[in-house]
Amino acid sequence: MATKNLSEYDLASVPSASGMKFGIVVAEWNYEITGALAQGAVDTLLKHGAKDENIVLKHVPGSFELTLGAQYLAEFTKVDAIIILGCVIQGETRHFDFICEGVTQGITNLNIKYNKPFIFGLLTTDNQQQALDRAGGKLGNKGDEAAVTAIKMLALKNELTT
Ligand code: RBF
Repeated sequence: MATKNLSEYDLASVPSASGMKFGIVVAEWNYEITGALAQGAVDTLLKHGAKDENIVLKHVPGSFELTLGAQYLAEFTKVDAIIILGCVIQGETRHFDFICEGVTQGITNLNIKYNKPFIFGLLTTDNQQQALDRAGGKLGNKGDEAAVTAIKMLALKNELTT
């Protein structure tokens, strides 16, 4: 099966993001990749009508810190949804597994605890090339996909609560 291009989607299926407030938390590890994810996410939010002043972008040292960084954004700012961006590349030790499991479980818990969308934008790859391919390379940009997901989840929440 061909791998999906992360930046290709039906433009008409994305609701307007105007009036929505977004937090973005980005890991500094593998910044060549995570910086590109963040740029993709910001560009996509703006493209769909989000206002620059309604996007709060913060950095944390590594992917393991993403969960707490996201919780800080939920607790201490007025954002409606939080996009979580990191990149964990398989190394020689089992750190990969521990970090991926920790972040996945952490983000799952945040979604439930805050009843807000916390979007999983963590690349988990075997090598750097696979990550580059998904950070603005030949398979698009996971940051774009994460931004579209955040908009759609907020639109769903708005639809059901207004
Ligand atoms: N953080 C990442 O975001 N991506 C990685 O690929 C990554 N690999 C790591 C490998 C090792 C051996 C260690 C010790 C840490 C790694 N980290 C990575 C950093 C981790 O997410 C966290 O910032 C630190 O463990 C401090 O809590």
